[in-house]
Amino acid sequence: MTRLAAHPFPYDFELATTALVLIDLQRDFVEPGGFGESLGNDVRLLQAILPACSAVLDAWRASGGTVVHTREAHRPDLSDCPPAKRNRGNPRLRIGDEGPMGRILVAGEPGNQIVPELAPLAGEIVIDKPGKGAFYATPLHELLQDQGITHLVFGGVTTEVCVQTSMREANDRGYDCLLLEDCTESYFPAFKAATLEMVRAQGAIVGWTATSPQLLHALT
Ligand code: C5J
Repeated sequence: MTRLAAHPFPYDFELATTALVLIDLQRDFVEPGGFGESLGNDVRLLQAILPACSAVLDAWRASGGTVVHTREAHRPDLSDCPPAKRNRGNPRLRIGDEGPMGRILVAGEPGNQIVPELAPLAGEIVIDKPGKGAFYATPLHELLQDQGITHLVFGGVTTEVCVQTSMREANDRGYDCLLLEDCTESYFPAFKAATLEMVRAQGAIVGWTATSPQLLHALT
């Protein structure tokens, strides 16, 4: 059993039954010309977490832990993209439109790939998800159950949208979830801060939070 200094109280986990889940660290959200920027956001805020994410991913891989990567991705025919999602707001480019990195949020396009420094390795789980949550319309729960996973350590973007939604879905499915504070980011710093508070409030009602140095220390 590994004990991690965390909020609101220590987080205990076994490496063999814990997966690192990196949410949507794809070019569409992190690089100029993708979905994030098309919605009017400053993507540089998100780029700042990539070194911390890399350090955690390297350490987790070295420890032999299970790794899950997700991408927000739609089929090329957009049959899994409800019109309500595509038509929402007033973006410069909509889901499925041709952008500087290929079609926005479409599976297989250059912009839909995980950023190179965090690229999945053979054997790691990669989930293409049409929703904000990683469990909606994906085989993630079954894959984790098959491997006996009971605990999930989360990083990724954006904190209050796909990360928080996935954590809440996981919590309802019985996983003990930890969010790495410096491995997640929002286009809106106040939303990130509020999400961290929401997650760990009321005795970890959604889960725990800790920093990546705390996790790296626990893994050594
Ligand atoms: C958003 C995500 N923000 N990955 N997606 O639309 O958080």
